[in-house]
Amino acid sequence: MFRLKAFPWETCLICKHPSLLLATLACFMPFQCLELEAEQETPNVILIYADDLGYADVGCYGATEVHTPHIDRLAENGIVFTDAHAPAATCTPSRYAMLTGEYAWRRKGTGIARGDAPLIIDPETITLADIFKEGGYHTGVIGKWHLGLGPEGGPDWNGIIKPGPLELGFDDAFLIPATGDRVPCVYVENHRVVNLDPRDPIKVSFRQRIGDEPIGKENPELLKMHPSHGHDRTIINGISRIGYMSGGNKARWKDEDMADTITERALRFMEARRQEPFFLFFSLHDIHVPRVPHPRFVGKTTMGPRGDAIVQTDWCVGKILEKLQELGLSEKTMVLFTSDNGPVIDDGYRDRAVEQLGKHQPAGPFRGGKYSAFEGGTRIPWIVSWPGHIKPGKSSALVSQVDLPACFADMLKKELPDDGAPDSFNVLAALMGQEDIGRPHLIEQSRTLSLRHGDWKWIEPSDGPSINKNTNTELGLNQEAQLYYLGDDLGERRNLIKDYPEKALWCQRKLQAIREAGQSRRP
Ligand code: NG6
Ligand code: CA
Repeated sequence: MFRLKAFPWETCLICKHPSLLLATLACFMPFQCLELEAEQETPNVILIYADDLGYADVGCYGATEVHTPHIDRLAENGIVFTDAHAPAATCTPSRYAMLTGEYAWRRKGTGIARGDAPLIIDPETITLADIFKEGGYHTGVIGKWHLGLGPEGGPDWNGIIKPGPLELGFDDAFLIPATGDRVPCVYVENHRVVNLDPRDPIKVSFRQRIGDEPIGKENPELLKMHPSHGHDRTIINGISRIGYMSGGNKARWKDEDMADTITERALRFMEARRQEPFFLFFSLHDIHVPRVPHPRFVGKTTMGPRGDAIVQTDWCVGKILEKLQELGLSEKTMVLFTSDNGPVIDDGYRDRAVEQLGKHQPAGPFRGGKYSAFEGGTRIPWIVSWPGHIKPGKSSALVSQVDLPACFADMLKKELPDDGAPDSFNVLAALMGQEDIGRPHLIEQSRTLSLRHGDWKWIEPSDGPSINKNTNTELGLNQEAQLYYLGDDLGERRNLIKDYPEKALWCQRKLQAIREAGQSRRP
C-alpha cells in the first residue's frame, strides 16, 4: 500500500486542517506547528470531467454557435491549455490512465468497458484518490465511472457492489456505473444501487435477452430517441440501450434529470466537506449519448440535443463555481475542467446532431475525433483555475491526464513508490502556469498508438478502416506509418514520412522503448 512520507502536519492533530484553523490558532501552537505557516497551503481540488466534449465545443476554445459563459469565466480566471490530452480517444482507457498514472494500453481489459464489467483497476494500485487521501483529503467521485465494478464475473447489482471506487481511495461515491447508453440504468451509491426494491431485483445481460421488456429493435414505436447504430436493446425511459435489463424499476434513472441529480450530489459533497481539504472527481455524463438534456435546456442552441447538452454542461460548471463562492472557498480551490476524449457527432442515436451541426467545428483545427489516432481523438479542452494562486493565461505545454497522479503527489509532497503511476510526469509547474513546457513526449492511444515528441507526431502502422462508417470519424489508421509536423500542420494533412525517415525511425524506436520499459516516468 502507498506509504506516507512523514508529513509535517501530522505532528499536530489540529493542524491537519490548516486551511481552517491555521490562521487563528498559529499564535497558540507549539513551536513545531508554527513551522507550518511557511508552508504553501494546498487547495481543495475539483476535477470536472466532461464526456466526449471536443476541443472547440466551448466558447473559450473557439465555439461560436453555443454559449458557455461559466466555462469561459473559469478560463478567464485560469489557464487555458492548448496542447492538453486525454490519454486515449475513448473513455475507459482515459479514465484508467488518469486514475492510475499508467498508460492503459499496458493492461489487458482496459478497452471500452461493458456495463457489467468487473472493476478493471486492481485495488492494490496507487490511484489519484489514494494520493489525496494520504494527503489528508476527503475524496469523492460523483458521476460517470465506466471502469467496471465488482469482482471477476461482474457486480452483484442486488447486493454489495464491491470492489469499486471505495476500494481505490475514494471516501464517497455516487455513480453512473458505466455510460448512459448501457444498462443497468441505475445509480450506485457507495456499495449499493440507489432506491432498489429487493422485491424487484435487477438482472443484466449483454449476451442474451432476459426478462420480457420490450427492446428498441422490435418496438421502435415505443421510443422517444431512436438508435442510428447499435443501442437497440432494452428500452428504458423511452430510449433503447446497449444490453438487456430487467427489474430495478424504482431505481431506474430518468435521463432528463441526470445532470441535476449528479450536480446536486456534488454540491452536497462540497457543503459537507467544506471544512476539510477535499478532492472531488465530478464526472459528467454530458455530452455522451443518449443526449437528453433537461427540458429547460432544450432548444437553447440551434444544434439540437448535442448543443443543448453543452449548455447543460456549462450550467453544471456554473453551479460548482457558484457553490464555491457561497462557501467562501473560491480561492482555496483548484478547479480543473477537461474531457475524457475528443468529440463525436453521431455516436449511435438519431438526435439530429449531424443535421444541425451547422458551421460548428467540435474538434476545432484538429483532424478526427473520438476513436481517432489524429489529434482530434485526444486533444481536449483543459482549464486550470485557482484564483489568487494561478495567474490567468494560455499555455501550450504538452500535458496529459495521465500526469495528474504525479502532479498532485508533488503538490501534496508525497513520494510515489518506484512502481507507482509509471507513466505519470510531474508537470505541476506547467499546471500552475510557472512553466510553459510540459512533458517531452506523449503516447496517444486509439486503435493504434501515436507518439508525440514536441510538435512531431508519429502514428504507428495498423490494420483497420480509415473511417468509422457509423460515426463518420476519420480514424487515422493506416498500414504504413505516418509522420506529421504539427508546428505548421495542426490538421495532420501533410504526411512527411518519406521526407524525414530519420525522425520517423527515432519515433518508432522511442515508442518501442517506452513500451518495453513498462514505464516512462523514471529515466
Ligand atoms: C461504443 C458505442 C458508443 C459509445 C462508446 C463508448 C455502439 C455502436 N457504440 O461501443 O455509443 O457508448 O462505445 O463511449 O455501441 S465512451 O465515451 O464511453 O468511450
Ligand atoms: Ca467519452
